[in-house]
Amino acid sequence: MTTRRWFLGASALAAASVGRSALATLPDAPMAPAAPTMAPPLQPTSGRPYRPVVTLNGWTLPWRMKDGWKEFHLVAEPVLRELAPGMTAQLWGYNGSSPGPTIEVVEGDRVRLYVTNRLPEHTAVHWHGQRLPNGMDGVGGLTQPQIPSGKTYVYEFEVRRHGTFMYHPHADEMVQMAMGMMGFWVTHPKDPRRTPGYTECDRDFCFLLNAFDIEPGSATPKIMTMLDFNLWCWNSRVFPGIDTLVARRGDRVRIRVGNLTMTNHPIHLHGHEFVVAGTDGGWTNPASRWSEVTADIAVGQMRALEFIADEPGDWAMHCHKSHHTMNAMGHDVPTMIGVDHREVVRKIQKLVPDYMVMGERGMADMGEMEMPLPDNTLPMMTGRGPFGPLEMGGMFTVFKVRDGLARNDYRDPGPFQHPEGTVAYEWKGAAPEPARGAAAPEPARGAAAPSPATLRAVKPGAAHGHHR
Ligand SMILES: [Cu+2]
Repeated sequence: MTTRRWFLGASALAAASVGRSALATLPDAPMAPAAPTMAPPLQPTSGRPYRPVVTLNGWTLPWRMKDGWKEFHLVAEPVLRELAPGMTAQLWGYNGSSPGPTIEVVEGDRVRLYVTNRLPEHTAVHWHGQRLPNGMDGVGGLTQPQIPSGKTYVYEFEVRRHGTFMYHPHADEMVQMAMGMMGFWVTHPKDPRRTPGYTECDRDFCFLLNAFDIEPGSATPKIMTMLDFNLWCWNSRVFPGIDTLVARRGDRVRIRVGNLTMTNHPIHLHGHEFVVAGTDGGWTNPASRWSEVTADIAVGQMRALEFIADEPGDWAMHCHKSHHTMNAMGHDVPTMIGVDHREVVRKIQKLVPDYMVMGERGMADMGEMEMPLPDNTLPMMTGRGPFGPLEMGGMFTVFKVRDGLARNDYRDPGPFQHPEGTVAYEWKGAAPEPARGAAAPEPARGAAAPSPATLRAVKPGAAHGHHR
């Protein structure tokens, strides 16, 4: 566990100032599993029963029942998080992970949340979307004193509303959220069969949209970044590090998404249509729903998407902003499609030895090219499928539908075996030039080398560009 946790000097001091006798009365603060992959759903062993959610690359926080209260213990602290194999970030989170563990409760539960601050600065936790007494809302300075480094505060409230929620700091918010402090919260209805708009689902997935700005070759997010983030994550993971979502053919599936980035994300699912069955405010009226294949999720919003997984296959699921499905690097290069720049590159490389040719035929070559990268940096376009490189990064994963999976089987079933004759194939016959009218322009085939002035835009730093 100590290898996964990362202490600052100040937090050692903080730990010492929480007396042992005080700690003895606190509920345990369970720590994140060692692997940053989806933990099995946490079946409730006390309190009202419910069908638990699964958190992509995450886990659910165990609790204890005490005198009719469900007691949880969150520890705000520095953590190490692998964003994808090959890159680990120094973040802040809760109980050993960023995002923190998912909290699952049932409508009507009385919850007591202990929050221990092991950060080097004060914090406070806001329970985003909940109905609760004003003094439990977690806005440092407004509804409570900030929780100083080393102290533990207690939040108590009855969970009045079922639905999809989040938690995050409301203290030095830009910094603490840029460092990865956030978590998911699900409140299950007390009586699922008699809850308007609510349908029991066979698989109930959840994840947060979050973003970091980490310079290639470094590990700590730049905390003053406002919009120019360069790593677009689901639960502090990027493709190919994001878990696949696996469903049995015919399952009713719910995907809950919360957005704690600083921009909107149109989340797009291939092969199926879904409805927005839940918003920040609860379950939508079924008569108000319409089908779609992309749901735009604005900043601070939560959405619950529902559908029947009735098409077997490996279906892409991703943010539809195409620069959000790329990792850091290389976004400020000029468009070079159709430009033969071999001679110019030779000249540039005299000045900038590691300048790389990008985009003469498009950018797809980047998916295969092993460009030299700084340590702890992910390729921009990456991941392999059964047919070759996927050329994706960031907010991308695969939704896999298979026949006959066991009820709680979320393991990646491997690549889809396409039935004979159902894969796009090459035309092997003659392919004459398409006939063009006199007015149609001839397609460009290469062009004269651009003037050196055009290329002066490529500076060494530009290859590590950002995008919003
Ligand atoms: Cu996006």
